[in-house]
Amino acid sequence: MTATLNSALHPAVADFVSRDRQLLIGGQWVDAASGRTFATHDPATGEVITRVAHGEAADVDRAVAAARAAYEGPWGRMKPNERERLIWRVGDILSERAEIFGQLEALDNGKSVTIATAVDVSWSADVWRYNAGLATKIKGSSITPSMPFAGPDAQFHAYTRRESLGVCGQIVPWNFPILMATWKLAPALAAGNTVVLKPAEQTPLSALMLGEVFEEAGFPPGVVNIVTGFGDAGAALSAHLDVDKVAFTGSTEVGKKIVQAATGNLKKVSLELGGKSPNIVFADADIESAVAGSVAAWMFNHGQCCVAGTRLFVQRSIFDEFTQAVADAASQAKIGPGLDPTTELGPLVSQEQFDRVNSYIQQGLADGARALTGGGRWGDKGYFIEPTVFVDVKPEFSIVEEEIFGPVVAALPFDDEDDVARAANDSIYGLAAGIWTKDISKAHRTAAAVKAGSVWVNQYNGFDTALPFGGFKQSGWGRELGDSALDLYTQTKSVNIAL
Ligand code: TXE
Repeated sequence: MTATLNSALHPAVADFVSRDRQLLIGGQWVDAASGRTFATHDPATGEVITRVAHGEAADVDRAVAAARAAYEGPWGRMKPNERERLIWRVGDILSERAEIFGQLEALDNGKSVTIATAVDVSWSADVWRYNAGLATKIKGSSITPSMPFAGPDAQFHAYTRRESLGVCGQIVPWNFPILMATWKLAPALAAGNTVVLKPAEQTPLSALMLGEVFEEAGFPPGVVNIVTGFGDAGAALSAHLDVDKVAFTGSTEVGKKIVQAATGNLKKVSLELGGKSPNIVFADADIESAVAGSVAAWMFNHGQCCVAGTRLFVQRSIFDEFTQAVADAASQAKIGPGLDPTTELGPLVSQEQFDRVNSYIQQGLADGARALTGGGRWGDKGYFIEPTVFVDVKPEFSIVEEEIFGPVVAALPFDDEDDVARAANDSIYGLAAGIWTKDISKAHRTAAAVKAGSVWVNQYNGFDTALPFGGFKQSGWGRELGDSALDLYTQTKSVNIAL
């Protein structure tokens, strides 16, 4: 860590990154069994921030054993209202330390510290508190069975119980590190499970700082274990025979591997995967807000969003004017390091992602697409990409079909509702969609026609803690957020009593 950067950091962040960070297993901070570590980098400069323990299969084994012991022990016996209190406390600590967590997240991920604090950390606090409330609202139902074969006089009373699953493996990506960890941890704990969390190798730090909060909040040791490492650690967790459920957010490619790895003990699987979401602008939309919203749709978090609205469908009569306005607005975004609070567009997370996004842009240009703005690298250090708006694209171009995960959008004209619904649904993905129109009937018809787990009308990124989120088609299995998340972390038992 450079002296200049260090001097700009909050003392708590500077202190946190001044030492190598360890794994959290059974309430203890420990080195990896191999003793190995790996570096995590500042995406704005490529410099090393600090080193973290390089967890592997042996560490996953230790963490799963600790999670099992906690599940069979104190956590399993804890009452729902006690879980509620502890989970709520995590939310409060995050709120109290939003500035610290936000800065650490911006440093490790590259996103704007302003966004990291106001969105990633503050929303995480909200998700912890929402799920705290759910801990005491897990309900079964009471049923009067008919049991016709038992004879006319036999009587029964039956009920269902929603029970926890046991030990959950949770594998999260780098685009919203603390938020993705929160979406998974909070409902799993609310439902009474224990967890082994594997953060992404690019951004392990905020999860490790969150790990310190659990002890402080009063969680028994082993309820949350954190193993930092690479894909092999995630694979070991997915295949582990003593893990009852694996939850994953990441690429569709790895999601398929997780499904295969889970077959050993048929553990439950939930997946939140890639997207190539359509953002549909009808000519009758409020153009000013549609332009601003359509820029945010693919530029928020530097395009590193599974829901990014990267296929911009614009009705033909306004296509040229609208796409030019989007390009003009995008080109005015202030680009810079995440730690600068005025930054709007930070660097991509890693050299690998930078290379990947750059190669998509080059492929788009080679295919014959025209960049209204952008089309290359910004600056000469760090992983910055210019916001790029492509027109003159064909549906079969890779920039139209594949998830790019950078600030790049492909714009396509359409003629009418049927035409755009067909084109929007021409994708292996089905995560989200945006619709811009002043015609309420058209909005509802189009919302019903698009195959996507979330549809946002006259806005984009319309997330809420209470709204279920997840994908159609190859964008995933299951719904996180809201009380739907409890479905991912509980199982139903029927109890039938002969009276
Ligand atoms: O993802 P990976 P990567 C998409 C996006 C991006 C692409 C590649 O298009 O460009 O994926 O990013 C762990 N078993 N998304 O390579 O590999 C890994 O260590 C178990 C969309 O970073 O899917 C990390 O913790 N786990 C996305 C996590 O999986 C494995 C967010 C995600 O990494 C594993 C991120 C394995 N075999 C990328 N291999 C979204 N849906 O938001 C890797 N991992």
